[in-house]
Amino acid sequence: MNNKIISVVIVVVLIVGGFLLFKSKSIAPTAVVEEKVLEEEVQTNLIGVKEFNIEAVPFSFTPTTLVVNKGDTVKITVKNVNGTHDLKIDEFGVATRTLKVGEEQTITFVADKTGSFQYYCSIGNHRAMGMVGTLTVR
Ligand SMILES: [Cu+2]
Repeated sequence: MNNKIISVVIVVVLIVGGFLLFKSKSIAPTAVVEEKVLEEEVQTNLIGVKEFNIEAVPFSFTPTTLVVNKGDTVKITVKNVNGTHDLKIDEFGVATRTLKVGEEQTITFVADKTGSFQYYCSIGNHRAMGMVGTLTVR
């Protein structure tokens, strides 16, 4: 009698387990497809305003890479967390003023040409110390 009950329990566990396994496998590919569609929409349809926050410390920016589409209006807010810094992008003729600790400034420009452009801190030797990043316009 006990063996019968145990057998039934095992069968039920196997069926439920198999169903859950099948369910999780069938959900996963759909989620990936949706994610890809979303990514493509972001890449192709949302040309507009792209906003970024960059933190500055000695001697680095975070993040070090920004990606936008040609034609985007780019708004970069530079927050100086530690030290004295600025941020410049020569090719677009934009720069913050010299920022003291705790100060921040937003620069805005239109990314009207494609390519990879360096943003850097022009204070002292900070650029040479690696205080740079890359803006990619595609
Ligand atoms: Cu600096």
